[in-house]
Amino acid sequence: MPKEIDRVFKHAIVRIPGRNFADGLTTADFGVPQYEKVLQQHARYCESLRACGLALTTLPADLKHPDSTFVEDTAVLTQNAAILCRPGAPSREGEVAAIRPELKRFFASLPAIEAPGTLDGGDICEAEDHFFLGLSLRTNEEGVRQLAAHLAKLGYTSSVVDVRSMTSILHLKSGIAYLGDNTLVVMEEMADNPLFRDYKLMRVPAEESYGANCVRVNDRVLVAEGFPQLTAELKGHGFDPLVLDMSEYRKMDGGLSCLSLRF
Ligand code: CIR
Repeated sequence: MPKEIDRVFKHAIVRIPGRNFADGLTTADFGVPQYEKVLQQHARYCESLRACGLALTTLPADLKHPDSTFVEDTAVLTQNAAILCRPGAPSREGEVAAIRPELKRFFASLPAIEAPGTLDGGDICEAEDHFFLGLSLRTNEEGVRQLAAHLAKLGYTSSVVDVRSMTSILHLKSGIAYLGDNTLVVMEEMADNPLFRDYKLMRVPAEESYGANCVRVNDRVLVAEGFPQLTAELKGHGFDPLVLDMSEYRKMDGGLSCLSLRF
């Protein structure tokens, strides 16, 4: 029985990875991504979003920005507004201007994070009317302050989760996902945060922590391949996992949520 959906997604924006994808930023030690596989995994990801009922806007590769396939980092989307980010890595700054016209087609209001604020979309986890804002090595206090103010104007509450000392993750959403039904998937290292105490928690053991970056898309939950405990637990809680090979994206510190902007 599929779990009730709190937000139905109809569209997603994705960007084809460029042939210089491997020149992007990474701290991972899993080797160099193979471009053929990068494209295959991206194609399968896009097919899966379509299978979940989404219409895709597919942007061409942007060779000026090797990390630009990770479109999630460029904007925070709410029901009625898109807030433009200001990525913390200088090599990624230009990605926002490149995506702005696409968002403009769908959202009338496009407020933006301004300097000296920095903010990557991967640090922002929406849980219905509340947003968790990750303070990370990419997203600074000023970025979080500006986003909280934008969200408050739009009628959302927010709270800050400091992940700066968690060296195993790049962004907050590398370690948590909100699945609807008051349920949070959370990596063990973060699970005791008092901010999460009113949620049903699915704790992800350390050896499966990459899997915590899963994504609820309508009736399905996209989850990375190779995390059997998490996949079984999702099924046990009544979710319907759609398992995808993410090996090449993991090599560049990327995960499932980063590859699309969903709305
Ligand atoms: C970066 O370091 O910025 C990219 N190689 C990976 C970004 C992943 N994005 C995300 O988790 N939202």
